[in-house]
Amino acid sequence: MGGLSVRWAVNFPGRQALKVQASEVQALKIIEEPRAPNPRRVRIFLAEKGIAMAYEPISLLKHEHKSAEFRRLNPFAQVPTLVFDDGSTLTESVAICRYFEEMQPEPALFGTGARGRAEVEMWNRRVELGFYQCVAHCFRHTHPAMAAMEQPQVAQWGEVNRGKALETLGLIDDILRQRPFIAGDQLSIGDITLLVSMDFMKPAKIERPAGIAGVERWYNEMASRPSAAA
Ligand SMILES: N[C@@H](CCC(=O)N[C@@H](CS)C(=O)NCC(=O)O)C(=O)O
Repeated sequence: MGGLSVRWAVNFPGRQALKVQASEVQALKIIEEPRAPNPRRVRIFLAEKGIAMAYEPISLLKHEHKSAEFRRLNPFAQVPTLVFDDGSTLTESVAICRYFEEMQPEPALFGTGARGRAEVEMWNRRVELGFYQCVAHCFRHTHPAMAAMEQPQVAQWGEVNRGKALETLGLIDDILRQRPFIAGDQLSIGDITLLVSMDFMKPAKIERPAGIAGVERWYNEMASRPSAAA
């Protein structure tokens, strides 16, 4: 696997290492592919929290995630994979973000209060399942670079998902015309999932439609946050 890097020390000078109880097993590093959307989700989340983390890049295109060494850490062969200092691992972007939310609750990115947390859960799921997944299917089933990784690659399924992604984007636009962030007045993991999905439209070759003023206003604000560079 590739070498370690701690990029945030340069990009985010105020960033602090996470303080943990002496009894806690510490998060050691995140193995990731710098260009892939799910790892970026976690990087943006940590940037918003101001948490420093070490990153170890691997190449998906070179199929490094399929190696026996990496599968021992994550049998599902996916990134991001969080590795603790006792060698145990945690995977799934949202689970990783949740772990850091518990470790450092402020700023709250999973909502506050019973209703607020449920709203964030609802919106993050809607964005992830109804939008991100469709963009991802479109990319994986239509892009030539994905032919080896996505087997079978079914172009028609990719095209179906292009339409579904745009349908959901219309619903999201209605919401973002009414309020600053996807789940209400505060930034949440739902916005991070949405930003990553919007940027994923480019490699998926899904053209952003005209007439989505709510999404465009929100996108410009999100893209200008320092965390977007993560
Ligand atoms: N549900 C997982 C998805 C992880 C995932 O699909 N990661 C992609 C990169 S964005 C990956 O590792 N793909 C490798 C493959 O499909 O072989 C999460 O949220 O972390």
